[in-house]
Amino acid sequence: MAALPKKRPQEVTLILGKLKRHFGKTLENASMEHIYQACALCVRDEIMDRWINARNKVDKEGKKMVLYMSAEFLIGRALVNNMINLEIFDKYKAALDYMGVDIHQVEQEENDAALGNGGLGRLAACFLDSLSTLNLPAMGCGIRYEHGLFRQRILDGSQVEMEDNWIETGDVWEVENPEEEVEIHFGGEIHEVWTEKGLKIEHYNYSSVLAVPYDMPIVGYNTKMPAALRLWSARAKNNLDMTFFNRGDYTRAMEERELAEVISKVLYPEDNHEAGRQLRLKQFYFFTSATMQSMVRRHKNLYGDLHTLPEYVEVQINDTHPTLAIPELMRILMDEEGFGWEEAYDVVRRMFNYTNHTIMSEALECWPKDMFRLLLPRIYTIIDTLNEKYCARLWQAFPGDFEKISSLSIIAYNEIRMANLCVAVCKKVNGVSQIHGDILKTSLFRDNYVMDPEKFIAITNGITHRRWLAKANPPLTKLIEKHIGKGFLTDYKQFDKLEALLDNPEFMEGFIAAKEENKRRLAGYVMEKQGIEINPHAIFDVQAKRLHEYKRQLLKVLHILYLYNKITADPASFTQPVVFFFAAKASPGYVRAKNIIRLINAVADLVNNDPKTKDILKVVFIENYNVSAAEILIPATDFSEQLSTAGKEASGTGNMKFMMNGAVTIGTMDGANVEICERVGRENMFIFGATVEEINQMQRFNSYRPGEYYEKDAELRDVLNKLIDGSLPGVNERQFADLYHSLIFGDYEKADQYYLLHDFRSYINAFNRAVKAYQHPEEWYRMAAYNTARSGIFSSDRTIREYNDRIWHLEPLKG
Ligand code: 26W
Repeated sequence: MAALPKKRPQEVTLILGKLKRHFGKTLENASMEHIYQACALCVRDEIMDRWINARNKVDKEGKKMVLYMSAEFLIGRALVNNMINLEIFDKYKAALDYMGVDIHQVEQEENDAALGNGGLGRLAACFLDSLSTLNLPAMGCGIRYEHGLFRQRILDGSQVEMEDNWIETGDVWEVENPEEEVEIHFGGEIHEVWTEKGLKIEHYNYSSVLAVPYDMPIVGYNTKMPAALRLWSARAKNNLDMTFFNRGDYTRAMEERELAEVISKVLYPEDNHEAGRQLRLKQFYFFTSATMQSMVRRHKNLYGDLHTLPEYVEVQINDTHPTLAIPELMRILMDEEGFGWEEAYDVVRRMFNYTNHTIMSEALECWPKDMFRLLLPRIYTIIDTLNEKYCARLWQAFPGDFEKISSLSIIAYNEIRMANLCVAVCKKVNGVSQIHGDILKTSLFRDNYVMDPEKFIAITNGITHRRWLAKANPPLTKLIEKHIGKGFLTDYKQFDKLEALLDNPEFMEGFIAAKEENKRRLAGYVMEKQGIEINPHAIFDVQAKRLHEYKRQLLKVLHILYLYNKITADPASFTQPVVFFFAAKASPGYVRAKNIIRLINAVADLVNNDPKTKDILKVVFIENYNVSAAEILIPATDFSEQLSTAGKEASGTGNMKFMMNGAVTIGTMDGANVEICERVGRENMFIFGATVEEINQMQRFNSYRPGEYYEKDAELRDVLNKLIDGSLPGVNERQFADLYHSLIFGDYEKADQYYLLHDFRSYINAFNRAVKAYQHPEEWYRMAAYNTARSGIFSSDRTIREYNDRIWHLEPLKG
């Protein structure tokens, strides 16, 4: 055992004090969870003063702020991240060492706050970190789901979903604010009443739900201005309905409460697919109404006059989920504050901005008109009027073009289209990478772009390098700090300084050592969690992201089967050990995605157990991919697999995390891969596959014939046949017939919608080039380190600066 530090660190006293006062424990009888709670309480104390001061300052100085509205915030764990950002990690580590406690064990006691599905929610979390680090006044606004994204287990090769209970350990970070609760109204009828002041809308017979805010501090690096994440929780107005209770109808007496509280019970686990369910609409109205009411209340308290709202608040809508904030603010201003339509609209149109995150048609949010009207009658009439006025404008722009006008209108074919509402009203509409911004202009919002060209912009996503480098990759961070200092943590441009170090042998040795250490850490994790042994000297090839057909995990599987066939036929044909990691959750209702998980595990069974391949190929499916697993997986990666069909991945942010951690990308020219390529050059990346233009061509001329690839390419045929010929262990022969058919048969438009067979050869080629490069360590690590050196621009600090310069125009809070 290492010698104990002589002097007892001050933090020991703090932690022991918390243990005693909060849990009545001493170190001897405290559990690891108690110690986690005690540390979290100490860290929380360090945050609170700054937080309160900063908020008071914003109010006193009358600073403009941004409300970042999002149905999802994928925060992950907070303890160690907060310690790093407060620059107290080393002290706490020393204190825990002194107490004989491993800080990493303490860390693991915390559940991930997984209040999001994937990219969109994680982006929101990175943005809050950057907003706070840049000292820009900001509040994230969302829903306090009691249960976040399900936990995933793999049983007999299949995904099984289990309940997530993040609040058990997450609630140390929250502050409940019951005095700020607001009331939300659903259903009922509306009547127009003439009063001496004119027409007034009255709402009757609605049912009420209370929204209670829980605020969580988001601590940026060395921040003066911690951001707040305000999450709304639903509560019944009356705990028990006494009229029913007194009649002895106890079930009925409880009903109202249950109906109310179900609203914030659980996060919908669908990513990039919208099913139009009523409860989801309730969730969205619930948090948008609560946010708008509390914004209006605060503004009235601080400034009195609601006409000045746009001078003090910018609202950013994270995809369309928070769109109802727009008609809700109209409602409040008109029905509660006595504004006229034009007066209210003039406030609203100057406040809202919309970020689009997907062009997948099945993800575009449309609500059945009748369901909507029943649940939100007043909001419906407001949207109806917005639509009428918008259509009048469209008529001016496209006179007589009924088809165009109906495609752009907010309400059509008995549906309400949220993206169209956003585009109609918002000040700015942005895509999340350059290529995605272009696609919005040329396809999804083509006609709107013609009408309002200045409205449409592209701001490439980013990731917070505090979590994704400083927190996730301690050895590389230490190395960087040693050579260029700590400045890069708040100034992403300093990443550029690393370029000069590629010729510095000491730096390069350190870089390699860091990668190796991270690979050993991942190997340990896989052993501990899943009992699988892996070779830390193999190439670590990783595809980690939600499971979706367009992301093409299936292409990777076909490739592994291809290698399997090759090696079993001729062991000399491929001798480089590779571990293929997959990490992915599938939406519980997405049958084909779940079957792809089943397939990955069947292929793992096959190649991991065949004596001819088991020392060369290993397939590992990492269970329960979440932020914490990503923090282990990404720093250990050599090959970053970014295989989406060109034109489908709006940006991707995983691609940036891998790059920053010194992985080299194998990818299509899609989303932010295009910009990664611009940064590192084609010689430091492995590009493959059809381009957006090529895919558009094939679609326009209906010329893609996947069956022809099957017929002409014997090796590809052998791979595909493996899906159905009984070679895969542990499954029925029919298990993957659907996947097989989906690639080869069906209408020309339907077969292989994502162009896997088209890109198959090109992918193999790219992979082989990458393996070759890997086999020259000096060049390889130079390439990997160059990727890190060029990744600064993908810091979300750069992204947030751009949002601020081009949309929000906030001033940072000064010390
Ligand atoms: C249930 C409906 C639904 C629809 C869309 C849920 C979630 C969505 C999101 C918009 C999907 C999403 O997360 N999109 C991803 O956003 C990331 C952040 O901008 C991008 O990097 C990803 O490319 C994009 O797929």
